[in-house]
Amino acid sequence: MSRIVHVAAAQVGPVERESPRAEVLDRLIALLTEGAARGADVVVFPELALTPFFPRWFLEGDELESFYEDEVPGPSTKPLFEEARRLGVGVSLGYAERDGAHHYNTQVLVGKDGQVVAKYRKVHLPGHEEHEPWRPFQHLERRYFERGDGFHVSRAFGGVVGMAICNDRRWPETYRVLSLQGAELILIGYNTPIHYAPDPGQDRLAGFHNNLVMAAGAYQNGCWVVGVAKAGIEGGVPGLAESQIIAPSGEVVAKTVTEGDEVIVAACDLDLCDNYRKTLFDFDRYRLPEHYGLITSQRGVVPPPEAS
Ligand code: ING
Repeated sequence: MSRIVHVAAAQVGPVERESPRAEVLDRLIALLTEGAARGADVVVFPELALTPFFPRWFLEGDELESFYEDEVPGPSTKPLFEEARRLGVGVSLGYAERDGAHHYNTQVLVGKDGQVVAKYRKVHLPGHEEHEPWRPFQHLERRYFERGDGFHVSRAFGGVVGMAICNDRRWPETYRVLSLQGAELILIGYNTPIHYAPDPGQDRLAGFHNNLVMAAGAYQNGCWVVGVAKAGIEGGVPGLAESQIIAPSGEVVAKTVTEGDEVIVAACDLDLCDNYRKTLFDFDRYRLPEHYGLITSQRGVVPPPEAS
């Protein structure tokens, strides 16, 4: 009997600075309802789904603090999680977390019963720490968030589920660390500006790189990968859409075709993971950590020969 999890990726279009929270929740509930109507067991929302991607601005004091949530699920997101429980659907939601004096870029996983299954705090924080006026927009995640404590998996929806957030998906270690723990389904929300100020030459490759890293991660670790965008022009900054659900083969089984609020759904057969995990990528049989010396923190970098 196949272990099939019906997963909905709920892509969210722009959330503006002045978007009232109630309006955002109404949009998320509409996406949740559509996912449930299309048979989803779990609906996955993007990174920082409740707010604009505020690290694009240099903010301080009350306005910065206004973007964080002290408790999710909690009073500010009650309508969303109450509806999810009523519909009997799980939810993965990205939001800015305040934990006392600490701040994290967080994704929470809530089961069909409304109980929190797991909370993941983003590990790979891209961008910069100080205001850099030369940039057309900022990327101040390293100023606004602390790093999380690592990647973990949980039993949920009949399988083993892990989470990652945005820049995490670009690092192969993310998928490997999760798959070494048995992850069969990895849920990833993202906010990805098309323009990359440190090297604008990469802009034209934003969509290619997005698929490249997630498809490779799925295939090389024999797991399902779900990437969900906050998309469209938000705060004047074009954000990559192209949310997609990727099988352990690396094939895209569902992909959004708009840059707004859009739901895609796939029947993820978790037993397909073994087609790769018990053959080509049988870690116990073929993977040789003892021969990967440099996998530790050493950086045995050999510089290129001096230009002659
Ligand atoms: N965003 C981006 C990401 O890794 C980025 C940062 C933008 C990297 C453009 C490369 C190019 O998708 C977040 N939030 O990590």
